[in-house]
Amino acid sequence: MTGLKADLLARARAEGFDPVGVCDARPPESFDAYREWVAKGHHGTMAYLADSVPLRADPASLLPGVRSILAVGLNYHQPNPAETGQPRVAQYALGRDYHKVVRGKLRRLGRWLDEAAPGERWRACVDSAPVLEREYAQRAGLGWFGKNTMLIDSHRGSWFVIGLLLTTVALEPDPPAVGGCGRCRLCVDACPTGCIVFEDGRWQIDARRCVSYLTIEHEGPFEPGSEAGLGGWTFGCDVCQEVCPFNQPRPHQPLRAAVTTEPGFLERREWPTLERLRVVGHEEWDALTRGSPVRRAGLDGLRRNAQANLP
Ligand code: B12
Ligand code: SF4
Ligand code: SF4
Repeated sequence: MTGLKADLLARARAEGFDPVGVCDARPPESFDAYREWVAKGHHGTMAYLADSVPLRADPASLLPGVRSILAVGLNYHQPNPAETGQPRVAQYALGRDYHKVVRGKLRRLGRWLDEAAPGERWRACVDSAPVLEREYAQRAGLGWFGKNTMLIDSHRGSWFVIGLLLTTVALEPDPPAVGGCGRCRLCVDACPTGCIVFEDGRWQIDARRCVSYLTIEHEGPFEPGSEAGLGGWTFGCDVCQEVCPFNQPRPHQPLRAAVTTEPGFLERREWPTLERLRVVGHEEWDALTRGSPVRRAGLDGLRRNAQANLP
């Protein structure tokens, strides 16, 4: 391993990222699959996914001259028992917004690269940039694709968010991750809306029916009667990860279902009851959601979700 790559990976780990890996920046093999997914309308009303199709064909559209990609994972797992009358929020959204946490860490790595490799360029991407993050993370060895479409690390499971640092520096790639679900289909059967579908020879999410989409991205009222299908979730959904065998603790695998040590993620928000959230005012909503992923649902969306979970 070159000294620069070894130092970069060591610094990434020191930031708390694990797993970490490097891949080349050639265009994604799954671009056609992505285009077809959008063409079928599986993205629902997430217009940004359709608008950015051409950009996703090549990461060079985000960073001209990109040669390598550092892919990082950040564990967000923490206990999250359901409490009667309280909003049920997906684990990734319990504390500080991961976009801010991961971007801050990636930028620190980028600034270090500025010193270590003068004249080279980089760009930090976390979720919102038009790049097929899971494919690059798989290529860099972080995990393989589960039937629930999550990237799964055989040792750690899937409770990690992904970040990418695109760079013009040429770094030696790591081997891609290999693995698979075998005959398991626990997530497919447990999904409250049956939106994990096998189409065109691969497992996909029809986002229009995914509780995560409905409670975070969907605007306007729910279809009448669809409340029952939310499975009790007020923001996001973790069912297809909760049931996954790769996310269950194992005595001889300390990384499996390990609780996050990221301070920002452990700063859990205190939410008012569903009754109160249903009628929360703008000022209170603003204070409650500042710096939290839950803000994305908006005031009306959060009220709607709370209402839908009341008897
Ligand atoms: C749009 C989106 C959503 C949508 C659609 C989800 C989906 N599965 O497509 C909605 C709102 C429903 C959603 C929900 C969630 N999301 Co989301 N989401 C995204 C986003 C922005 C784009 C995903 C995308 O391109 N979807 C389109 C489909 C077609 O892509 P895909 O499922 O990733 O499949 C591609 C690859 O898997 C690949 N592929 C599949 N099999 C194979 C095989 C081979 C050999 C190859 C080469 C490629 C390949 O081909 C596909 C096409 O490119 C990414 C961030 C990003 N920029 O990539 C985060 C991201 C996928 N989401 C994430 C998370 C955490 C979630 C939730 C867990 C949040 C929650 N608790 O509510 C749920 C999980 C739902 C689920 N089972 O997927 C994480 C996933 C981390 C991980 N370990 O996998 C990401 C990567 C964000 C991040 N930076 O961490 N999400
Ligand atoms: S997040 Fe929930 S609704 Fe979406 S695929 Fe997973 S289990 Fe199904
Ligand atoms: S629950 Fe089973 S089928 Fe679903 S992702 Fe995990 S191993 Fe794969």
